[in-house]
Amino acid sequence: MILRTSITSPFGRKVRLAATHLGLIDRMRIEPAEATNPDDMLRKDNPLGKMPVLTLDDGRKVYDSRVILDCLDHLAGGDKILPADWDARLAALTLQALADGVMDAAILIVYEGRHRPKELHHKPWLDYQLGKAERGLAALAANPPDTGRVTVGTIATACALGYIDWRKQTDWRRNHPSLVKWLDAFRAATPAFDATTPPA
Ligand SMILES: N[C@@H](CCC(=O)N[C@@H](CS)C(=O)NCC(=O)O)C(=O)O
Repeated sequence: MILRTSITSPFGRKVRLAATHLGLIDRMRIEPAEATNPDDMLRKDNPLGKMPVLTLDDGRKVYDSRVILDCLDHLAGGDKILPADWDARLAALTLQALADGVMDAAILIVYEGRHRPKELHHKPWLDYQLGKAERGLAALAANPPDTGRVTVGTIATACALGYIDWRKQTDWRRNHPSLVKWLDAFRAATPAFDATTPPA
């Protein structure tokens, strides 16, 4: 299989972390992707031009990260990171949606700086996105996920925290000690987290 993603993409990290955790990473070749390059394969694989995209052995293109994680769970035998039990599945998927939403908002803050000239930066828009990220983090901190089982939800949560650690959109470590404790416990229980840290 081919995983097309930049090594710094937090959504790509979800996939690398899940694949490492499930013992599937050796079946994947990781190829870099450049979203802003119109000639990059990424736009051929995914018309939306977003990474990650996984090309299966039979040539099917799978995106986005949520669908890829579902696919990896299936390839690993099922009921691994995506619980079969309905209540646990709903909780894991909702947690994933929350953490992905925090990442989306955090990424849009970075994109404002990257893609728009400084004189056009719009503070109310940045604050609007920051509000989403901060409310999401507060919700996670108020009810930290169970670290007893690695799921699509805990994988996404760890990747969101790792991404904000790197880009520093907000100081979640100072604001949410319960999340610091949570991430420490997740890292200790899940070596795939440190194994997928993007290079500094
Ligand atoms: N919902 C998507 C989000 C993917 C996403 O936003 N990826 C970013 C990189 S981390 C991207 O490709 N950005 C380029 C763009 O939005 O054009 C997923 O879960 O895969």
